[in-house]
Order: sequence, then structure tokens, then C-alpha cells
Amino acid sequence: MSEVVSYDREGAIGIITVNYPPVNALGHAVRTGLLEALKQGQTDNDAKMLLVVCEGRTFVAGADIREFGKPMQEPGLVTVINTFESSDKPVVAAIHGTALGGGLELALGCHYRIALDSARVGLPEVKLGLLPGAGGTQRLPRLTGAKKALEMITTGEFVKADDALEAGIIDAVAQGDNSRTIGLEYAAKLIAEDKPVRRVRDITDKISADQGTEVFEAFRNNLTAKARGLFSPFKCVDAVEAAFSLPFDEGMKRERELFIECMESPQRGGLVHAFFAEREVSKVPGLPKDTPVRDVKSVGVIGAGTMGGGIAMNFANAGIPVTIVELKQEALDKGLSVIRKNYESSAKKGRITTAQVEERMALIKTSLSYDDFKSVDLVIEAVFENMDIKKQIFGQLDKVCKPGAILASNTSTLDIDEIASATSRPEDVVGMHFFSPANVMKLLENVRGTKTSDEVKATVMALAKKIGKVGVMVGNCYGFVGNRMLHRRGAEATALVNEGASPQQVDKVLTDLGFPMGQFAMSDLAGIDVGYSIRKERRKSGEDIPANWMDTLAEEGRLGQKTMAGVYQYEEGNRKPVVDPKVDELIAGFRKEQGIEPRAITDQEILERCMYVMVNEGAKILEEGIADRSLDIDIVWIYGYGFPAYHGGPMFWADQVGVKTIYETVKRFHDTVGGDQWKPSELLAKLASENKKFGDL
Ligand code: T1G
Repeated sequence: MSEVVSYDREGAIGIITVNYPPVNALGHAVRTGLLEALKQGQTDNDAKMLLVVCEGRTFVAGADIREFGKPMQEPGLVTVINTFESSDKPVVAAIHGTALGGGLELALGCHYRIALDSARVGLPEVKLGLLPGAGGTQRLPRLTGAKKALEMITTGEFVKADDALEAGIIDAVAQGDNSRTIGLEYAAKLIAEDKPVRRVRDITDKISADQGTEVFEAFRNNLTAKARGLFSPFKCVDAVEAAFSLPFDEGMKRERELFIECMESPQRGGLVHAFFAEREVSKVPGLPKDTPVRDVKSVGVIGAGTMGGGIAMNFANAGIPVTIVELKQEALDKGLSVIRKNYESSAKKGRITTAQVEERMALIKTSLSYDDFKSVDLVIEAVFENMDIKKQIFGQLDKVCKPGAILASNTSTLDIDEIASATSRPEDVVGMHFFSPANVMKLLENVRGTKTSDEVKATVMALAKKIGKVGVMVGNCYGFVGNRMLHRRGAEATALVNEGASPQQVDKVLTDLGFPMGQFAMSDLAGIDVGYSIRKERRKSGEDIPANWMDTLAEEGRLGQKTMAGVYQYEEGNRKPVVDPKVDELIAGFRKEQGIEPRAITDQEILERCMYVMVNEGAKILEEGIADRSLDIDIVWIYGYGFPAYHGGPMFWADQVGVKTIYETVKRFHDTVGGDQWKPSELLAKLASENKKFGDL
């Protein structure tokens, strides 16, 4: 008998129980166990009906992703599910937690489905670069019709139990917290009503109703705008369309063909890497799992600007009271009105209720005095990037805050140790670098200072999860992980324009790679003045930063979206960047002034210089231990800078391109372009010489 699937009976109901923590994934042992248990149920004469339930926190959450890319062991999932469907005894699935991917497909192979009201169902395969490959694209539309099936399968979004009932995916919803109990009650009711076997494959009314509709074309057109190079959503549409144009078994064959195309696509590798990396970053090497975590029941935020306001919203969203302190009442009033506007627009979009708007606003207090920080558990400083001001603030916090309060800075570049040196408790000082808009962007770059205690590190990592962020712990250096690499890319992109490329050519190379926006469109969003004042600060501190055409833009008052003109120009109420011939003239003028003869630059050179400079810097960051693992860098870039997840992040992407190729090119640019940024990282050189990957580290 299988260790992970058991069979027993209560009255006339045979019960098949899966128990394979953490999420009952359909690994080989579970697939084999399911077939064995089904056979037992079939031959158990006292069992009139069979019930499939799962132990632990959730019903089956899909195929076992760890088996992807390895040779497939029989029985395959399609075989298992077809066998359940062809059972001559009715089979019921009782769902709790999340029935996802192969888990929902298994339930769709059963004849009846009941779920706890807290449960959710979904087919999120597209988020892994795949499509439902065990009948989901053929069985789901037979229950829901084309539109709902396409929505679920192309977005991978989870559906609440009540909505799944309304959509016809499940037959009943029950309150309670025990799926076995509700499953048994429901099966007993079906027996009493003498309910027959009901195979989804035979249900055709929704199929005939939607045959010949334009919905598939509409979805393809819509996806073209949104997919940004992601491959699998289109294959999802093709597969669902097959359910409306082919008989069931033919449709299943077509699904399999399309599934294999996705499985073999490199995008699947990138997305599966991103899936596991997102879970791995929360386990910080060297930080014991049982490190005590401090309780954060109240938070203070300094600064009611864009960042301060967004940061405060994260804590209010998690039910944690926040006090925002500013120097002037107008700044507080303005900050609070922006927060309320953001909440009201979320309510308008149906993401939260109006009651929740008021609940969250009630959790946000304002003050003009640091005294109101006396009893808070954490303070996050979010004022503009000036070391003297930050040190003055931390000196004050050191006097006001209670022992054990965590003092955090939202600085995006400055030295955490120097900020901490302004206090008598550097062990309680840490960087918590949020990304704009802070209430939306998922990344939280937690920055450990040399003296930051393990307890504080563990607390801010746990807090990231609590406020719905992906927390990554990184070391302290200029720009930490994300901005340090971004500055290298920004400098290379700017230099390429100095030498002859156009800003729009550079941006197109990055958006073609899958980034939501290019380097210069991003500068326009962040504000040209932000980079300009950082360069001025660095030049003031003696760094040799060559003049560049972006300085000219700033000096001309072209600060980006906020002035409707930066590298691009913008129309009122429209964030779409429009090429501005004035900028080309301005750049030509700058080159002439600098005596630069522009040259034709290929897209390939742009890609190599913008991306390989990041990889080389990433390798230096690993060498220095600023990032513990290459996956930390990948997650920082995927959740903080829009790096296309299907490329797996910069370091995973580098492994796909080839470390040796990148190293050889970096060496070449070191000779031809020059500059620190092209000094090859020793780690990169070592991996290239040993034919190894960052993923091998
Ligand atoms: N396979 C293997 N391991 C999995 C897994 C899976 N499907 N899902 C989760 N884990 C591990 C995860 O790595 C972590 O491990 C632990 O479980 C807890 O996860 C043919 C081909 C279910 C909503 O895409 O969305 O079916 O880090 O930290 O926040 O059509 O996990 O503890 O060692 O995320 O409570 C489709 C993926 C597969 C669902 C729970 N299914 N999982 O979230 O916990 S493709 C999915 C999730 C498929 C078929 C196709 C979430 C969750 P560790 P966690 P959580």
C-alpha cells in the first residue's frame, strides 16, 4: 500500500486520502497511490461511492514541480485522471485550501465536487510557463463555457469557492474546516439521491453554446498587448479552442502537444526557477530558523511623501496601526489625502470595500512630533536621500524610541552603517528599502548593517511576508543589490546614447527582452532630477562621473513625466512616452560639445552592454557577499525592477546565455569601452574557466 495515499471506508463510502506534505503535490508516489486506492475502492463491494480528500493544509496543489525537466515516470497524470473519470462508481472530490493545476484537474476528473467555503481553485500553470496538461483545458470549459475557462487559464488567478460554484466548476460549498466531514455528508446525500456517475468529458451543452464565437481571437488580441513576450498564454488559448473544435480525446491529444511545447520552452525553466527562488529567499543563509522574531504591533513612518505614504498603507493593509510624522501640517494633510485617494481608487476597482477604506484610514494617524514614536515597535524613515539629515533623524529616534524598537531606513543607496553610527543601538538599525509605488511593488530589500542583530534581521524578513512583500536580505554597500546593478545599466545606456544610439533604440532592446519599460522611460517615471542630484552628490564626494546628456535635460528643466517632458514627451493624462525630436537635437548638441563623432550601434551591442554589465556587477556582489545567492539577485530584479520572470532574473538569464560567452564579452568591453564596470569579476572568470553556472554556486 502507498505511504502517501490510503484507503478506508465509512458506511457505503470508500475514502481515498492523500497525505503528502507540504501541498499534496502529484508526485510519482501520489499518482501510483491514487490508482492503487481507486482499484481498492472499485473492488470494495460495500463501497457505493468513493470520496477523494487530502490531509494537511490543502487539497492537491498541482503536479510536483520538482519533477519538471526530469524523465516522466508512469503512470502519468492524464492516465490517473482518466481512470478516475471512467470509474463505474461515482467519485466525489472534497476540496479544502487550494485545488490548483493538476489538483483541480483531478477534481474535474471526479464526478462531483464539494468545497469548504474558504477554499479556492485555479489552473495557475501559465505562471510557470505551462498550460493545464492533464485535461484542464478540455474539461473546465465543458463546465464553465469558453470565456470563464480562458480567463482562469490565461491568468492563472485563483477562484473563491462561491464563485467556482456559480461558474459550475464545483457542485456544492459547505462551511466548516474539515473536508472529510463535508465530503462524507455530501456523498451520503448523493447516494440517497441515487446520483449516477457523471463524466465531465460527456458534458457538451456549454461547448455547443460557445462554438464559433470570436472569444478566442479577442483573447489573443488582448494577450498580445499584455504578454510582453510570454509564450504560454497563447498556447493556453489554442488548447481551450481545441475543446470547441475537436472531440474530447482529440482535444486531449492537442492539449498534450501544446503542453510539451511549453514544457520544452526555456521560459518554463525561468518561471520555475523564479517560483522556487521566491520561496528560497525567505530562508536567509546563516540566520537560524528559530531566531526569535520581535512582535511588531505598531509602526512609525517619517515622511508623508510618495514613499512614506505607500509604506504606511502596507502596514494599515495588514491591520497594523501606523503613525506618520512630518515637519509641517500641510505635508501631513497632502500625504493623507493621497493615501485616501489610493484607497478609494482600489475600492472603485472592487479590490477592497468602502468599509475597508475607512478601516485602513482609521489605522493611519499623523503627528508633528517624534514623541508619538515613544511606544512603537518599528520606525521607518522615508525622507529624501541626504546622509546628514538621515543621521540627525536617527539620533533623535535613538533618544525617543523604546528599547527594542527597530529603527529602519528606506534609503535606496546610502550607507546603513553610517546611519546606524548616529545611534547608540546599531544592532537595532536596518535598511528596509521599499520600491515605488510602495503599496504596490512586491519587493522589500532588507539591508543588514555590520551590527544589525539576527533578531532584527529575522523580524524584518517575517514582516515582509506579513505585509504581502517578497523580502530579500542583502548586505550594505552603495545601492545595495538592485540599484547598484541598475546604476551600472543606466550608465551604460547613457554612454551608448553619447556614442550614437538613440534613447528609444536602447529602450526598445530592453522592452523586446520583456522589461515593462526601458531605461529612459523609467528615468522619466522616477524623475530625471533624482539621478541628476545623486550624480551631483557623488561628484561632490570626489567621484569621477563624466558629464552626460541626461544632465543637460535636467538643466533644461526636462525632469520627466512630472514636467510632461524628459527623455520623451507626454500628453496630458497619458503616460505613454512619445519621442521628442528636441531631445535628439539636444543630444546631438551635447555630442558636438564633447567632440563625440556618433557611430551606428547595433541592438546586440546595446543588449550586451546593458545586460552583461549587470551580470558582471551581480557577480561582484556575490563575491563580496552582499548577496548570499544568485537567486537573491534574481528575485530582487524580478520583483523590484520588472525583470521578465520568464527569463528567471539576471543571473539565471546569464546561465541561459552562457557564463563563458558573457565573460569573453566583458573582457572585450574592458579593452574597448573601458571603465571599472567592465573590469571582469573574478567569480565570473572562475565560473567561465570551470564551465560552471551561477546556479551551481
Ligand atoms: N510542487 C512541488 N512543491 C510545491 C508545489 C508544487 N506544485 N507547490 C508548493 N510547493 C512547495 C513550495 O516550494 C514550498 O516548499 C511549500 O510547498 C509551501 O509552498 C499537469 C503541470 C499552494 C498556493 O502552480 O501556488 O499542475 O519552500 O511557500 O504560500 O496541469 O505554493 O517549504 O520547501 O508557496 O502557503 C500547478 C504552486 C503546478 C501551485 C501554497 N500548481 N504552489 O502557498 O506556501 S503545474 C501550482 C502555490 C501542474 C498540470 C500541471 C503555492 C500554494 P518549501 P508556499 P503558500
